[in-house]
Amino acid sequence: MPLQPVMMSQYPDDDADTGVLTKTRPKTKRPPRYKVLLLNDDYTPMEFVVMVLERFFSMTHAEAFDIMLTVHKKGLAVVGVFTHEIAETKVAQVMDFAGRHQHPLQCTMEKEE
Ligand code: TYC
Repeated sequence: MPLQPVMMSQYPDDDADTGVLTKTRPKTKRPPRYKVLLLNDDYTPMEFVVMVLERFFSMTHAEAFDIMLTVHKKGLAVVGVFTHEIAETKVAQVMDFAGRHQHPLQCTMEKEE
């Protein structure tokens, strides 16, 4: 029986039934960040604010004192930037702690642009 000529493609897998992948960049948007702000008032003792910054924002005493003075002089300061859930927790912790000590200290959050 005569052999039939067989045409082999010069390309591997030219019949293209496997390995066809279109590389598209997966949309992994990084989650929005939220600034946590501490506001000045005339009544909360400075030492209490320093304690709050040490306790809930893991600042050293020197860092906490510095940020407290910034709030005192400028009216407010960003004390940290977090995901929505963590920012919400920090605000709640500060507001609860201040309230339990009957200080009018205010802490809020806003979306970072
Ligand atoms: N202004 C306050 C005082 O003179 C101190 C203070 C600092 C209060 C920072 C709040 O977020 C604050 N006792």
